[in-house]
Amino acid sequence: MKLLIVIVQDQDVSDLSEKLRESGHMFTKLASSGGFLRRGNTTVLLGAPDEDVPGLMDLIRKCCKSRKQQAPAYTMLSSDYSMSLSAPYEVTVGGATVFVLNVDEFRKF
Ligand code: 2BA
Repeated sequence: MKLLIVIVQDQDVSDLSEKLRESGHMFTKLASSGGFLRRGNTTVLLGAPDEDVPGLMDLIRKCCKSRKQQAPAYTMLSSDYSMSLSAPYEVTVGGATVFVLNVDEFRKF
């Protein structure tokens, strides 16, 4: 068995949740936020048999789109110790960030 930790953009969560329910998978959604952009995203915890993982990867790939987002400006210190703000710039976020972990034991009480 594997545990998939899937970090998705909030805009993709309802589509992904619907597809996971349709395919009979159980999962848990946690509200999270990205360390870099400091914006909300969603972390999906999903336990599944090993043989389901390739299909789940396809499903996640189809549901989670990449998008451009504005990164926060940061303060720059020049050699003359003057401070200035960086120009705004864009980063590409997603589709999804997926970690696949082996599960030693799975029980429900
Ligand atoms: P954030 O940390 O808010 O990152 C959002 C996007 O900003 C990233 O998209 C990436 O394009 C960019 N980015 C992140 N760190 C950067 C840096 N140090 N310098 C320049 N650009 C940077 P994604 O890679 O698609 O990541 C989307 C979200 O997935 C991340 O949101 C974070 O919540 C999670 N994530 C990504 N990689 C992770 C990792 N190795 N461990 C834990 N969470 C991760």
